[in-house]
Amino acid sequence: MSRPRVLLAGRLMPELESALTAQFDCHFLVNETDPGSFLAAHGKEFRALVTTSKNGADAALMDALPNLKAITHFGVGYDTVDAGAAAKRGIGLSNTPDVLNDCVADVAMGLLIDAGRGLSASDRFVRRGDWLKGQFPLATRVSGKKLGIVGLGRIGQAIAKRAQGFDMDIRYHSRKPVAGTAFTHEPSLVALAQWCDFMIVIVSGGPATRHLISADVIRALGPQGFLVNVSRGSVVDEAALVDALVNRRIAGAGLDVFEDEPRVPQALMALDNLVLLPHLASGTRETRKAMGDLVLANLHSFFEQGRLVTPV
Ligand code: NAP
Ligand code: 8YV
Repeated sequence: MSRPRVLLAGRLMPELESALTAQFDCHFLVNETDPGSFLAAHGKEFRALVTTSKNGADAALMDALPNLKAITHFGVGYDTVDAGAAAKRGIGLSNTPDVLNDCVADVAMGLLIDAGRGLSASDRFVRRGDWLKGQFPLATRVSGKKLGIVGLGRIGQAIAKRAQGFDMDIRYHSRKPVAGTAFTHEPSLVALAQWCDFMIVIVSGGPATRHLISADVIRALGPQGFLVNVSRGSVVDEAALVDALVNRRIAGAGLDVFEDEPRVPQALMALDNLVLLPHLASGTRETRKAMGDLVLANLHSFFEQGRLVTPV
């Protein structure tokens, strides 16, 4: 029997590409010099598309794939896929939830501790030879402090579990209170920012959360407050954040995601009161393998049983 045709929107990690090309008849759209002509000639051959947050899938791409019935997204946050357009066309969409909760939560706590205690900044201090000239400035205590979590979903709850180990006092913001949690729900994001010492942002991306962390929220965090963003760059008003960091109107930040990745505002490069990561929160061999396995499981289930394993 011939292997099903699968369109890959962009490059994936080599192990996943090998598995996909061994198990399916794969075509890389990204290798086409003229993707429009390729899709006009071959678009109807594909019933499944694999994509990532970098490549996404818009309505125009779906229109060019008239027999598309499944989009399998490598990553839990599918904000660059037009989910509404997919639903309208009867295209199923899957993501990779849960398998990355621990690793993303680990990095969120790592950023919080690094920003508060100045670990990366003090590493630079030692490497520059500045320790020979004097002491590194005192930092901010983490244990026992107040933590505001924006988005107490799958990953937010994994972060809360870790923060409890640091005896942190935890409150959270989301549109609806989470059933069965002991943590206090704070309906006002500004009030949460005023209350907490550290704020971790882990909501979904997309138009509904664009600039949720506004200039007002950043102002409310105040000169002693730290912001950690492991959600999507679009969730934070980056211009307001840069302004607050440059002018020390917040104490510091830990950022894994940016509005225009991989471009990071030049004004942030020279600052020592923040930690900059290249969108790596889920980036361990173990977790990325589990995410890839879930993409494969979704494709097999779609082609063999007509349903996705982890539909959104
Ligand atoms: P999830 O379980 O769906 O949780 C999302 C949370 O966001 C929920 O608590 C939800 O609560 C809240 N939320 C959604 N829209 C909101 C709004 N407009 N205002 C306030 N709160 C809102 O998702 P998850 O699996 O934890 O993942 C969260 C996100 O993390 C992903 O979508 C992705 O963008 C990001 N992520 C980043 C990395 C990375 O590498 N940095 C890795 C994995 C995931 P309500 O619906 O009640 O509002
Ligand atoms: C990945 C992510 O880095 O799952 C997500 O939403 O942002 C990360 O796990 C990304 O999706 C890889 O494409």
